[in-house]
Amino acid sequence: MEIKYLPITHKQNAAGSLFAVEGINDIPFAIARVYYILDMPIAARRGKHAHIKISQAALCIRGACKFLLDDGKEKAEVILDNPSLGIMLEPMIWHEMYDFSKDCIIVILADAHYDEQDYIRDYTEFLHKAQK
Ligand code: T46
Repeated sequence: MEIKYLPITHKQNAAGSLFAVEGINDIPFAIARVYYILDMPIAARRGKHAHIKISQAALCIRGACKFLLDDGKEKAEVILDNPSLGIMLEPMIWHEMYDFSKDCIIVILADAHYDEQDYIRDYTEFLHKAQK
């Protein structure tokens, strides 16, 4: 399956690093929500769902983690370990996050506000809907 990578503008100077993400220009949607995930135990596994309509962009701005992406036909594993390169989490992609480094910080940009009704949290239900 095709992974959509998102190159992020990075400006570095002697005073540090700045990364900028613009909705529409750098990611293919207007940003309605930002959330970040941190302090994950190394053995934790998060995600384990797909979204019905919501599109998201995932960035690992510190440390490293793995994403499993599954469209119902194919699975791919992506290592995110660079704040300059994110990935798209498109609708109807089952995703799981795991193998978190101790310092891992994930930032997610979403095109809609939080809506629990947009989640498919049952893998059998996901496969049924994805294969329609
Ligand atoms: C996703 C992956 C990448 C809120 O109240 N507001 C929010 O905007 C979000 C994202 C979550 N929540 C609540 C819902 C749960 O009670 O925060 C709690 C933890 O959420 P969840 O267990 O879904 O977290 P993850 O890390 O498994 O999944 C999250 C996002 O929920 C999800 O949309 O795609 O990150």
